[in-house]
Amino acid sequence: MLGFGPHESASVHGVELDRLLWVTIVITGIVFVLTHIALFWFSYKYREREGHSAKFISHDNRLELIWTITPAVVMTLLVFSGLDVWNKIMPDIEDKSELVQLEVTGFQFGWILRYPGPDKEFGARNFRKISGSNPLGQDWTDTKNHDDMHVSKIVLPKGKQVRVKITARDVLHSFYLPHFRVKMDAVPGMPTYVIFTPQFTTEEYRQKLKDVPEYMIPADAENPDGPKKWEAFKYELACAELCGTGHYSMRREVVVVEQAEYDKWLKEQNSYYLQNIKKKEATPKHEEPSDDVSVNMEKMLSDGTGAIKLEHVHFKTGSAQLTEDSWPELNTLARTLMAHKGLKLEVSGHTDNQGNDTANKSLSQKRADAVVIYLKKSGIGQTILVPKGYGETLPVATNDTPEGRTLNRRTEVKIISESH
Ligand SMILES: [Cu+2]
Repeated sequence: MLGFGPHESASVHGVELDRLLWVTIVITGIVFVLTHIALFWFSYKYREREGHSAKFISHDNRLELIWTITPAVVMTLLVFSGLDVWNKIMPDIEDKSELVQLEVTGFQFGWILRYPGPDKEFGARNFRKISGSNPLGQDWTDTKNHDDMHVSKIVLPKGKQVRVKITARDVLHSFYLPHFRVKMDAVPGMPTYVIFTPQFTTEEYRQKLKDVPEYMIPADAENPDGPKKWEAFKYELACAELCGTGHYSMRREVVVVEQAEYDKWLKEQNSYYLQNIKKKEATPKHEEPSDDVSVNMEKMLSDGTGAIKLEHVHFKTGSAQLTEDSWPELNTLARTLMAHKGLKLEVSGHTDNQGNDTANKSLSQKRADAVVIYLKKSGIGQTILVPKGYGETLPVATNDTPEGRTLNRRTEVKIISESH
């Protein structure tokens, strides 16, 4: 079945939806063309000319009936077949245990993705509990929360029904999976949902794109000006609501895999509670530094001094291009910054001592700039960020071992001034 738009539907229901759109376009298209031909033909044929005066009909009951009833019947048929499709897409499901469940929460500017964990139930949330280390406001006294997992991309098994619960934390967003023909508003305070079944794995979909012309292949998001490659195709989640200046940065990857691979991936995901909350409580102070940027950030702000290292921010070798694994930490940092007013922070880049001093200094400056640009795009409220490249001048470990050099290549954030 031909897709509506350049891409075939990656979900089961999308095929039906595409068909409906084609039927509507064909019917309304034919009517559009015929009525316009008639419009011009009639005004030409009955024009005033010698021996012929223009005809004037003020009223005709039969005509009125025909052009009221005909469109009404056609519209009713279209609407009812639409309703029929809608009811098929959104069935009432009593037993949710067979479903793949996922919760997405939109915020300015990103998505927080939550899977319910082995108990297959989401824990309770309360917006009053939202904090830097608890972005969803999960109630930790509800044990259903303890196995819930926060993930960085949506992974789904092929052929399984998926139910996505959709909410928003601030303004209206819209959960949009173009390839799956899924779009639903994310409304603060009013959860919505969609149900769909992926029918092709990412790999299968890539094979389909192999034979289509290059202009129909979406650009590589990391390298939009580069060549378009079917091998690099990724399903994506976008926000379809113009929700603010960082709107475009609400892109997330969606991966569809076979069931076995999905099960394996699911096993590798950690409970947010055990990983970020319980562990922290159990760790006495002044032990291992935490790697949760929001926790470290809050601590630095309450101390009013110090610097924190961004543990998960990395760059492609020799370049100032952030690697994809840096995004979650930077998103968390941006969320934390949004919650504070009047901060002035320095974002510093540091390198090891390999290579030339001037080049290191310029690279570290570019890297600090890249982090600041990313954070600004994600929304940082009124925070002022000053990027600074120190090159190799401030090592924190020896440059004589590879481990030491790894520690020296880092990005840090420190307070310059603070006014509450
Ligand atoms: Cu949005």
